[in-house]
Amino acid sequence: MSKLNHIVILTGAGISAESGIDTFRSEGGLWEQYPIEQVATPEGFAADPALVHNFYNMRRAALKTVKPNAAHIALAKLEKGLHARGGSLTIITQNVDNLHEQGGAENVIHMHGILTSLLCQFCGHRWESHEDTSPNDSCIACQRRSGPRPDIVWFGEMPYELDRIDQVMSQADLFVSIGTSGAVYPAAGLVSEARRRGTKTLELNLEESQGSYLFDESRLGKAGDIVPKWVAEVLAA
Ligand code: BV8
Repeated sequence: MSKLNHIVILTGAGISAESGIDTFRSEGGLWEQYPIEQVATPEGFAADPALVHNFYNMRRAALKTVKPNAAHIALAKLEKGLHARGGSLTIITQNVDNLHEQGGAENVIHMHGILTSLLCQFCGHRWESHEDTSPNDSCIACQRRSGPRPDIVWFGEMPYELDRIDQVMSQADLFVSIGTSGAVYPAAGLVSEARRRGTKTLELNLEESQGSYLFDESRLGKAGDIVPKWVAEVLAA
């Protein structure tokens, strides 16, 4: 493998699966337990805010009981190793957990938001919060009651930091997709953008994804096994 220095990695729920966080589309996954329309759309939130607050309260609470796994830790090691040789790593995650940060990664873009942040639907103020929320809460900035909502990008909403994502993609030597089914756009379209730019592409996933055919190379296996192996290869090159 030629020396790679600027790597962009897209991660999905599969990288957190071995930490005990449910993925979305596998057997018994989150979207089987909860209808997407009710818990992950603005319309669902407007129709039943208490249900949606509770859906995210349950997932935020679960965060306090899980730990980063070998894949998260390997990516943090990769970030430091690339930095040491004048390179860079950007992790673009679709995940709303904070396991990349808990594993030591610093340059992380949460394009679908994060469980530990709240957003006021009236004044747009954002703040860190780890506690349960309800429709009776008030915004800490504008004091408006029922202002706070999960700082999560729901279906039909604009993902965060698309300009910054475009910028890092334009500099990448290698684009790697880890633990995602390639079902959700614009995240699933990033591999096509990489190909258009002539960037090398690699997929590390438990099984074939919807976009596997678009990758130069696809390695199948559990992230906890294949990600540390791949990181060791890159750092040894
Ligand atoms: C947008 C937050 C405009 C919620 C999420 C009609 C109306 C409006 C929009 C659309 C529409 N039709 C299509 C769209 C676009 C829509 C979309 O893509 N829909 C799909 C379903 C067709 N997208 C949007 O609405 C986006 N916004 O389009 O705005 C726009 C247009 C152009 C440019 C910019 C903006 C907003 C999408 C964000 C929605 N919010 N999450 C929450 O988390 O509560 S999406 C949700 O799916 C999660 O974020 C999740 O990350 C994401 C993708 O799922 P995955 O992470 O891939 O998880 P999944 O379970 O699917 O797969 C897990 C994978 O891991 C599997 O492959 C499995 O094999 C693997 N795996 C399992 N275990 C392991 C493993 N791999 C390795 N090791 C293991 N151990």
